[in-house]
This record gives sequence, structure tokens and C-alpha cells, in this order.
Amino acid sequence: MNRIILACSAANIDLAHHIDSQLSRIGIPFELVVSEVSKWPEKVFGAGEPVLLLITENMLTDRSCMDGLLDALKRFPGNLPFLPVVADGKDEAGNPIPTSIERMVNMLHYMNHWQNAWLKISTDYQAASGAEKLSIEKELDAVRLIANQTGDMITHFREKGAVSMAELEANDFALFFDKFGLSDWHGQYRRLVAENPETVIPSPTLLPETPLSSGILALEPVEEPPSDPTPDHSHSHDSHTSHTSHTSHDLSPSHDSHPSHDLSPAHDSPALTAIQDAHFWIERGHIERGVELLQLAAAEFPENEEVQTAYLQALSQLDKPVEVNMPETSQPAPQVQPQPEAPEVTPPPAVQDAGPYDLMGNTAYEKGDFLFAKYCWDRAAELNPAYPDIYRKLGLMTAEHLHDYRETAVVYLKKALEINPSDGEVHRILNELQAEASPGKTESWQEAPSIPTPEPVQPAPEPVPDESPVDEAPRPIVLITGATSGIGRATAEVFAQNGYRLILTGRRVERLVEVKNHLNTAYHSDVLLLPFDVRDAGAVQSAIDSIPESYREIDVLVNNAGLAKGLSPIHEGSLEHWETMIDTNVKGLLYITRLVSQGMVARRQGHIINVGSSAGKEVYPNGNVYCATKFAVDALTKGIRYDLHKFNIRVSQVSPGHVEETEFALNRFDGDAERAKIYNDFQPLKASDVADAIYFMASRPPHVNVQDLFLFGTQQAASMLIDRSGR
Ligand code: NDP
Ligand code: 8X3
Repeated sequence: MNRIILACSAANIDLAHHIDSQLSRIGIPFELVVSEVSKWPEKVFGAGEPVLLLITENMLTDRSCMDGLLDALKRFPGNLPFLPVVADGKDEAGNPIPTSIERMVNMLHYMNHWQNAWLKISTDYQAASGAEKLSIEKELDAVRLIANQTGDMITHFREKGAVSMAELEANDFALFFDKFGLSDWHGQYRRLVAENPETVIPSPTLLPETPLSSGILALEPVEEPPSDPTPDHSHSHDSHTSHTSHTSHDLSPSHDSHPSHDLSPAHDSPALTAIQDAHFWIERGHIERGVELLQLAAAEFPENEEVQTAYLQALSQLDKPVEVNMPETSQPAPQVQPQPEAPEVTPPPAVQDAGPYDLMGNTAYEKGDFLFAKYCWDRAAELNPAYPDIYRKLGLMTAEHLHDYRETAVVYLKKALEINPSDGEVHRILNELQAEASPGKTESWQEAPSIPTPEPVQPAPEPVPDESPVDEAPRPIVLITGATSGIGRATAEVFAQNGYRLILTGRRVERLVEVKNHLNTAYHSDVLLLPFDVRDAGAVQSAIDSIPESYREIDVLVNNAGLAKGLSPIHEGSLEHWETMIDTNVKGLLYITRLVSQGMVARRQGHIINVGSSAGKEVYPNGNVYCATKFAVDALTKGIRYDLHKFNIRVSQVSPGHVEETEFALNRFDGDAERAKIYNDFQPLKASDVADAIYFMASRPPHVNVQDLFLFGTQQAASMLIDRSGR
């Protein structure tokens, strides 16, 4: 060996100096190769020399390092030592940026970085003229390739046994000497350090720039000093530790962190780190990235309430589905389509290839993390349903390892057979699954079972579920939209009291969490929270798709989310108010009903209860658009019933007049609490009265469908006829 290549991004030259300064004192022959040289990866890995590579945030985001790196890595001879060392990067102000490649979230962080870079160049590409386009196109291709290869590169580093700076420096660089076959030199080095502790070079962040000692040096072993079986290293070690501890980065899970740009003290858990990192992005407006990180963290730490809550909260900030950054492979994002006036330019391929997700799935599968593998492969399949063997892998793995997802496995396997109908193994597993499937499920609506009515749960501070008898039938499931306040929340309470499992939706996640905590404490209810905006068809679809298998068979859907905005004559109406009401009260109800009713139709069982209003029965002055939306709900209730009654599905409506204990009036008057005091001089209905009415309809025997319950408080005879003489 003539030399060891010490390679890094130009931003981390001080760190390279630090390593070199320590080791070159005994003649370790380093040659520094920084990313400023052209064809850096080739110079690093094509020289036929051992390599110590500094992997930092800077390196992983440095175009000159990443361009062509995977190819160069693959060509690197397997018999040559290669030591990837993960170390803190550095921001422009010189502050350390923790770097890790240990976890999937870390990998995704860098993949996202390059995908975003690609999207940015795509935007430039679109704005560029014909000639400029050609040069940008090259850049676009290069960055796309990096984006697609980042996952593979990081996996490669991990496979090659990447270590942290702390591990590298531990025990006087023992690992380094061992890795590069220089064990003979270690004793000499230790002796030098022990004898001259003051010469141990301070950590790089404290160092002024020093010239690198190395170049191409002849490697002549220095005479081994007499060995000292018990050298006193305490001084040097202390000194060493104190200088390096704040710049080194421990790869062990407890210190794991992906680049967060967070200069606060070390995070105390990977889960917390993920939350902090996600917030870093969210606070800067990169909500999708934050959500993506939290989504991965939520999959990785399913038991961690903080992560789950943070994920739900982040989701609620999205006004579009999580996959916003993920253009379909077959449909490049509109902004990256080539301009029509430049037809000669090939459209840039979508960056979001399925490959990296497939790869991450493979890694997770090998580690036995089947849920995460499913997540990754699902994403790959979404991006490219024709990706080789993706449904086969999903189907076989899910059938074998994820027993809660058997029905999903069947779907995957059927898709795999659509692609390759003669796949014998897939046929065999599919047959086995279908043979195991419950024979009790009837396909005929005439024989369809009714929704079981569970025993009411006694509200008690200390329910003891373990001691209660196990239910014969599974507890029915109700999905209530708009369960964060008012009628929806009260309805959740009544159904929880009556032993239902609940899926609660709304936009305000903290409210949902609060309701869930209350129902857990009061009734030991099973509650699934599903935060989304009903106005967003994509978000509704994603939310319904994300419902786990155990909650999929929804028995009762309560379409409650809705609101009034404003109370103005038509010529003074606010367009924004109108859109909000129509989108929420009508379109939102439709989006959800369409999806949830599909399962009900398939099972020939279900009950849809719409929350209409007295405003859907009679119009009142200035109520124009709100009334119209509730008239629409009234019409839709009938229309849905006409369509679905033949599938044994009940469709009902509750039509209340004024209801207090809601945020309805406050919302109508845009938060004006004074104007919202419309119930002071009479007793309207309470939210719980409407909830009781809803539950009454849901709990009738299966042959009874209450079509409509039109109710007012006693002091209200009609929309505009209210006895306001006092309560
Ligand atoms: P609240 O304002 O207390 O509750 C409305 C619920 O709808 C909240 O949980 C809210 O959740 C949810 N919601 C509103 N917009 C959206 C959205 N875009 N996406 C998801 N959820 C949404 O009022 P009420 O309880 O009174 O209203 C419930 C239903 O009752 C409405 O359909 C209303 O029209 C109807 N009604 C009300 C009457 C009354 O006098 N109060 C009388 C007759 C009918 P979040 O904000 O967290 O998203
Ligand atoms: C709410 C009742 O009268 O304010 O739907 O429209 S009213």
C-alpha cells in the first residue's frame, strides 16, 4: 500500500485535517481528495488504493461527490480496504450538522434532498428557452440519477460497515489500524499518544486551517517500540475525548439523528430526533417533507405516542395528500413537462422511481421489519404498478408474515396474477388464503346479517375490560366525520358508551387526540383517528385507504362534518363562504360516502346517517347557500337510499333546528363570540339530543330504517318561529 485515500466534501476539509494530523505523525500516508477536483468519485475509487471516506451531510448533498459515485463504488475492487466514516457535517456558519445513515428516515432525507433538487431544476427547465433547455437537460438527468441512486449508495455504505467518528477514534483509532491492515503500527501510535498527550490535535471545529501533511508517501514501517502491556492512556484518552466528543457522532440508536440543523443539545431518542427534524422542515414550510419523516417514524416507532401524535398533527397541516412530492412515474408533474414549443427535447423522466422504495423494502424485509417493507413496497407499487414482481413480493410477504393483513394479501396476489397468470406459487398461496377465509360471510343480501348491537358500556372510571366476557360478535364500527366538536363529538360519546369501535375524523388533530383520550378513559373504547379535510378528495381517499384491516368493515357512517359561513343576503354573499359550505357540506359528504359505501355494498350491510338540518327543510332569509347545501343533503339522503336499499344498506337523516354546545354559530360568524350568542334567550337542542337521535336510528332492528328525524327544541316551532322569552 502506497497511500490511503482520505476523501471528503470540500466543506469538511478540516475534519480530514484532523484525522490526518492525528495519524500522519507516525507516517500514515494519506492522500486527501476533496470534492473540488473534477470527477471526484473516480479519483477516490478508481485509484486502486484503500479509501477512508468521510460521509457527512455536506458530502451526501454535494453534487460533485454524488455524481457518478455509485458507479465508482461498484467498480471499487472488493479486496481493497474501504472504510466509510459517518461524521458531523458543517453549515455555512461552521455549526455542526449531525449526520446519520443508520435509519430509513435518514435515507429518505437524502433521497428527498435530491428529489427536491431535481424538481427545482425541472422548474428552471420549464422556464428556459430552447437552447438553454438542452444544457439544463443534462443537469436534470444527472440529478435525477443521483436522486434514484441515493438509497443504493447509502445502503452500500451501510453494507460496507460504516462507522461513526466516535468509533473510528475509539481506542486510539484501533478500528482504523485494523481495517487497513496496519495493526503493527497501532502499538507505535498508542505509545506516541501516551508519551505525548499534548500533541493530540484538537477537534476540527476548534482548529485553524492547517496544511495537510500528506501527499504520496512511501510506507516504511517504523520500528515497533517495546510493547507496553498496560500503558497509561488515561491522560491522552481524556484529552482526546474532551476534544472530539462534540464533533463525533455516535451511530448507535440512542444517539441516532439525521441531519436536523438543530443546534440544540443532543436529542435523547431517535423518535424525538425524528419529531424535531420533521418540525424543522414543517416550520420552514416543507410540510410534505416533515410529514414524510413522521410517517416513517410512525411506522418505525408504532408504540411511541409522541411520534404518532406528531404525525397526526403534521398530517392535519397538509392540505393535500402526503404523496404531493411524488409524481406518478407515468405522469410527470405538470411543471416538468417539456414546453410545447420545444418538441425535440425528450421529456424528463419522473424522478420518483419505484426503485429506491423497492430497495428500502428489500432491506426492511431482510431485517424482518415486514410492516416497513410493506410500506416501502406499497409506495413502489403506487409509483409503478408494473414494477417487476412488486405485487408478488407484497402478496407473498404479507401472506406469510402479516397475518392481520390477509385480505390485503389476497388483493396483492390477485394483482400479481393479473401480471403473471401462470405463477404457480402465487396461485398456491392465494388458494391457501382463500381456503382459510371465513366461510361465514354471506354473499347474498337477502341473508345479510344485521349490524350487531353491542351491550352498552357502563361509563365507569375504572372499567376492567380484561374481566368482562369476550364478545361473541366483533364490536361494530362507526365512522363519524367532524368528531372534534359539537354534534359529532357528542355522537362519538354515545356510540362509545354503547360499545362501538370508533373511527373519528376532523381536521384538528389535538382535538381528536383529546376526544380519543377521553373515550379511552371513560369507556375503554377502541378509537382510530383519521385527520383529514373532507373538502380534499385526495386526502379523503388517502385517509380511507389508510384504515387498517381491523377497522375496514364500517357498519355505520355518520356524515356530520359541516358548517355555515355567514348570514348575508345573496347579493352580499362571500364567494369564499359559499365555496367552503358547498365543498364541505355537499362535496365532502359525497367523497366519503362514495368510498365508505363501496365496502358496505360489497358486504351487503351498513347504515349511512347524514346530518342534515331544519335548514334543509325550509329556507330562511339570508340562509341562502347554507340552506341550499342542506337541501342538497336532504336530496342526497334520498338519492343514496334509492341506490343502496337493494344492498341492505339503511340510509337515514337527522334534521335538527338550533343546537347548542356546538361551535356552529361561532364558525358562522367567523369567531365573533358576541354575534354567536344566539341561544341566550331560549333553550335550543343540545348536541347530545342530536347524538341520541342518531344512535336511536342506528340501533333500530335491522328491518327498520328511520328515514328522517326532524327535531327542534320545544321553544322553536320552525326556523324563524322561536319563543325567545327566556329559557
Ligand atoms: P361544530 O362546528 O361544533 O362541528 C363541526 C364539525 O365539522 C367539527 O368537528 C369540524 O372539525 C368538522 N368540519 C368542519 N369542516 C370540516 C372539514 N373541511 N373537514 C373535516 N371536518 C370538518 O358544529 P355542529 O356540531 O353544530 O355541526 C355538525 C353538523 O350539524 C353540521 O353538518 C351542521 O350543519 C349540522 N347542524 C348544526 C346545527 C346547529 O345548530 N349547531 C343544526 C342543524 C344541523 P374540524 O374543525 O376539526 O375539522
Ligand atoms: C343549523 C340550524 O337554523 O342555523 O343547521 O340553519 S340553522
